[in-house]
Amino acid sequence: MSDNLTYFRQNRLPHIWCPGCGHGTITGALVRAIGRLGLDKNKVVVVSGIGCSSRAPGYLDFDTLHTAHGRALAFATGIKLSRPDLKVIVMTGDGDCTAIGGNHFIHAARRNIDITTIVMNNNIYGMTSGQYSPMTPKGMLGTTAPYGNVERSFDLGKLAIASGATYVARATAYHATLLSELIEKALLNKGFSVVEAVSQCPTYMGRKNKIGSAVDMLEWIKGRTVNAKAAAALPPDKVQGKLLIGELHKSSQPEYCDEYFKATAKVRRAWKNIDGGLRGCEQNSD
Ligand SMILES: Cc1ncc(C[n+]2csc(CCOP(=O)(O)OP(=O)(O)O)c2C)c(N)n1
Ligand code: SF4
Ligand SMILES: [Mg+2]
Repeated sequence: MSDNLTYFRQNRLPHIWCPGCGHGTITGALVRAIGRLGLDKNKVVVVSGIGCSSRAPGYLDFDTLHTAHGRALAFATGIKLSRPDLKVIVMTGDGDCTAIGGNHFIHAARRNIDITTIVMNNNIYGMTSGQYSPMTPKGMLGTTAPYGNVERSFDLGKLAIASGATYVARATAYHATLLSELIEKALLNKGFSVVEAVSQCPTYMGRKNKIGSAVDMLEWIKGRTVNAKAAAALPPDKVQGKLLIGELHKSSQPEYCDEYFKATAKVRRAWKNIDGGLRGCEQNSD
């Protein structure tokens, strides 16, 4: 771990997250995954939007961008297209990614651009005081759902798979070791990778829904999960309504930057031929 400290901007610590917030655990899981892979820190870029979760890159000693709410993937796409040699990682919240940034998310997945996206899902807008998000389970309370959320929430894993992501996994702040292993695998996938990292917000989600302390929230999160591999052998009533954790999807598809550069190379070749031809015509007419 001591080596991993070099990945932190230590002069920015201590962090500003509330005591018991899960976002630090998720940030730690990412750093350990990067440490095991031995990535060159000058070749890693971490991009975030806005939210408590999106504060994470501020503590990390890579090239980092703290952008506009919901737009992390748009910025990350620009970076990856201009510097495909860099490892581009997006850290985003459930609100940032699935509400205001929802369109960027599905299209980044559809393109299969080589970006690793970690969705720090605390099922609520933490930074702005607990409004419900598209990831708030039906029936739960938020400051904008005082009688209980009436909307169905997204299954982020299914959304990512249906949109075209080539690596999709889920773990939680309770399952921090598994989370770090899944992030490591996501970083190795050449394509759009999504790791949903379920996190606890004791300050708003926990308090509003009377779940209790941060430890109680972790127990609550644990109780909502079933291992994806074990789920296949379990009776449906044991899996119904649970969050599957582990690897959810892996596939191999052409990566967006590769395809884009192949296409632009074709145009360049064609243009060279036309340009060469035109020059030939000019010379002939002399
Ligand atoms: C364009 C715009 N709209 C709204 C906001 C206000 N805002 C800031 S953070 C946030 C929600 C963050 O929720 P989430 O992404 O789940 O992160 P968390 O704080 O829960 O980690 C909102 C609505 C903003 N900053 N910019
Ligand atoms: S408000 Fe919630 S998400 Fe934000 S730092 Fe506090 S516990 Fe974490
Ligand atoms: Mg949130």
